[in-house]
Amino acid sequence: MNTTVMMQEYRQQVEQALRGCFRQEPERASLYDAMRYSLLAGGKRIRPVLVLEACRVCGGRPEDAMGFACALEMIHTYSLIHDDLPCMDDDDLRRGKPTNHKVFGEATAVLAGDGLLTAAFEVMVRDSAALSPAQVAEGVLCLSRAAGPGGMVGGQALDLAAEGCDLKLPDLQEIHSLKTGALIRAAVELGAIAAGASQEQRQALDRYADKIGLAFQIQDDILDVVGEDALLGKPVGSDRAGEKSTFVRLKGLDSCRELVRRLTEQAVEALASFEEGEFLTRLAWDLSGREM
Ligand code: GRG
Repeated sequence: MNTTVMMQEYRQQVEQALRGCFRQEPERASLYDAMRYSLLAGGKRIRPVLVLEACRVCGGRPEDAMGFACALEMIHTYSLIHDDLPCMDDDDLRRGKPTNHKVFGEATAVLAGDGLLTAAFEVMVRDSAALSPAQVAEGVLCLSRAAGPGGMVGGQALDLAAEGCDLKLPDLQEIHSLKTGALIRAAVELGAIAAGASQEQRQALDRYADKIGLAFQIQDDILDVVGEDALLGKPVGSDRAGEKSTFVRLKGLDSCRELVRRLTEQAVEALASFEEGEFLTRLAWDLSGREM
């Protein structure tokens, strides 16, 4: 199947599964409305697609990994809701729509994030009937580590502490390896766990995800300088407004573009041992040239 069609199909399957994650709870309607508002706001769904495809290239059935994929996207969405709050980045727009707290108020936005974070683990266990208890437990361990203080939340804490500081490149890389990279690495690891992948397959996917995760963040910094508001779904220049250290500030635009290209090449090289690495190859190059 052609990679564009595969991407469309994966995205449709993810959208459908995410829509089915919660039942309507009339007595807590506004909380569920707030959770659904952000979860179904039309993100690129890169992380869940990575889960499903990593599972497939390791010989598993993508549908068996759907509970893992939805859980990861729920955690990603919670992080965006909280990141947009006035006490964090204080953003008004996300995915081209008013941010969660602008629509539902701050207190409900905090709870919507908390609700998505905790429900993610419920969905992960509830919707993984095709996997063994050991696989589910390993998935929970993987995702909780990646999302928690040793992963994404830790990266966000370092990022906040670094505001106003002139960071050096290794420090910036460390922050983003946690803040952005941890969930991207978890995506392929979760797919590998669902497939019962070998150590070699896991290591190759981890290297791939490490490279695309860094390239993804550098491209994010590039887009913050040269992107278009309409495509990004948020104003460009928000890093400058917050006086943040970014890869573009430290290395300049041209070096960053070159770095994204080199990292993408390295990501693709990491896939050499997979017979069916075409989709992941195409995804890496698409992400390196993304405009949103
Ligand atoms: C508040 C606990 C907490 C964590 C926040 C990941 C994160 C940590 C904040 C997001 C800030 C940000 C814009 C980081 C840059 C990279 C990134 C994660 C971009 C958003 O991911 P996409 O492009 O978003 O996959 P979509 O909307 O497509 O899902």
